Amino acid sequence: EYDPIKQTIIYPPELLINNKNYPTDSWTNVNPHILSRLGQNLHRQKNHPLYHLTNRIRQYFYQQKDPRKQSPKFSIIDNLSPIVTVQQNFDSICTPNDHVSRTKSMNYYINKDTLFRAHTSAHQVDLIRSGLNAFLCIGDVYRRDSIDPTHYPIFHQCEGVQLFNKEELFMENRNVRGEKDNLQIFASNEYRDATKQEGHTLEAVKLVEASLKQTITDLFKTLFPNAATLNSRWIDATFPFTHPSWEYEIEIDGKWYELLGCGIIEQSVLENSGLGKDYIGWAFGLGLERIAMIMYGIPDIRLFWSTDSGFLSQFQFEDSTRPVQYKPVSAYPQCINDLSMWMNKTRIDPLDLYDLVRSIGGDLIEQVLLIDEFYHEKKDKHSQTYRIIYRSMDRTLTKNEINMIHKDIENHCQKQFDVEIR
Ligand code: FA5
Ligand code: MG
Repeated sequence: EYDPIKQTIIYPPELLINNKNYPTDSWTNVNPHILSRLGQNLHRQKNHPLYHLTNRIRQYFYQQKDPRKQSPKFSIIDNLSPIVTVQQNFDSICTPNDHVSRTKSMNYYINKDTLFRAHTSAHQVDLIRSGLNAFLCIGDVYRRDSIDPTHYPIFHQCEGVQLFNKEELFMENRNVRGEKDNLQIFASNEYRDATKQEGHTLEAVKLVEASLKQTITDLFKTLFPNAATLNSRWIDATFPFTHPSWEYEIEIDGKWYELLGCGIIEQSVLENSGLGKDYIGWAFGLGLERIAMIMYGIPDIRLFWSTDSGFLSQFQFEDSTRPVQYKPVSAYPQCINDLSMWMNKTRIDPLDLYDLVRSIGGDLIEQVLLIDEFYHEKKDKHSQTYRIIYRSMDRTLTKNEINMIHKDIENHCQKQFDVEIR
């Protein structure tokens, strides 16, 4: 329900989600489309492409053995609830209070303290606290984002973390007489600069960085048989919970694709986990759909949610290492409708509009583009025009069907945003 005066969705005082009641408040912005997708766990659905991909990532990490125990080094956790606290998603990993990533316009909040996790990094501190020194954490994550063939409000990430104490980090670094050099992770007079955090020695950081980058490039060598012929690069990045930080990109047909973010874990995150004194570590977070789209040649991110047998049947096999190229069942035609409006008061945040369009049009929406925007002095009004591209993944849509959805979108816009449709 929409309140035309407050221009917001009216929520009941409590929302019942997964058998638990959550009070709503002015932060609440989840929608029925998101709620309807809860609990699907695509990464654990047998024979789903994300299941095959996570199997391959598991296999790669299972092979890495703890040298003393000869048991797998990495624990793998893939069943944590996507409903987390603000503390877990932001505070625990040192995200400043005024950081943009916290805003209502970027996340799905249940209320001011609770949200659908925006990344699997939300579990880092809890998992380290529980005693794990090396783990993967796989799950669905939720973000309000643009709408196009590579963005969907729910996608999947795989977090990786490995911690090292002095012994583990410098194990192989013995001097010529077979003695350990007096290498240290921490030194009190060390400062922060582009290459490292304050308190860390450069030799420790360089070893952790090498381990991180080696782990990731080896992973992609096993995932992509043609990895040797692919161009890849490390881009300097920033995250509140790592420093230094990088993004890893690969080039396909002249286009660069960002596959993951990573870095040396901020020491204050480890301090929050109770391990700040003895350990240093790396973390990465990779986007599973991005990788699966490239590996299997899947052209549109909505296909991961398809229940159509034309899609799913192509992934019905036991051996997840089988190389497969997705064959489009057939491309159904696009249908394009524009939506132009005058705003009576405030300018619409495009992210709010995308959310509304996806809520109503669901997976029939392929893309939404803000194609024109201006402010009219005399009228004292903002104008925006969006191009909405409709296309079904499994059938041809009729003009009539699209017109009805489009009309419905217009009506909801008028109610939610106080606009005049032109
Ligand atoms: C993060 O989410 C960080 N938590 C990653 C990280 C973990 C950094 C640990 C350092 C240490 P980012 O927002 O860039 O970063 O997302 C990580 C990856 O998720 C991206 O590289 C991309 O592959 C994927 N991704 C991001 N947004 C979307 C989206 N809307 N749809 C599909 N995939 C996405
Ligand atoms: Mg990124």
